[in-house]
Amino acid sequence: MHYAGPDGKFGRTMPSLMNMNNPIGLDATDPAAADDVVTQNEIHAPLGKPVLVYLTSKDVIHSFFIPEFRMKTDAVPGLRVPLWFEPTKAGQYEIGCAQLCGIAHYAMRGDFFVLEPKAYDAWLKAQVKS
Ligand SMILES: [Cu+2]
Repeated sequence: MHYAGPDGKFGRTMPSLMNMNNPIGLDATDPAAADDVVTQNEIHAPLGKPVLVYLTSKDVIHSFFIPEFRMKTDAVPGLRVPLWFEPTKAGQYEIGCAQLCGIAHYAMRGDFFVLEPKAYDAWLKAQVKS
């Protein structure tokens, strides 16, 4: 998961930079990347604000599924699929992969945290590397 950080600008990413320590291939030489936040297997979002997620995949087709939101969209290699929604209730919701995608499919899950706006701001501030 890639957040733009306080500047609102996403840093450049490149597949050639992807590794275990840089799962999205964030280019550290891009000034816009300096305040970006990267998380794995969890998304945090503020309550009452629209969320725009861009889905993609670096290997096979997966499917981003949040059952409580009645929302499921495929993540396809080579595509950048937009998914827009607005959480209306704070809480923690399970994210699952809804596409049988390989031997680790069973472990492909995460959590979607909908936080009160002040709690979200505090979380984001704590994530930004200074
Ligand atoms: Cu998957």
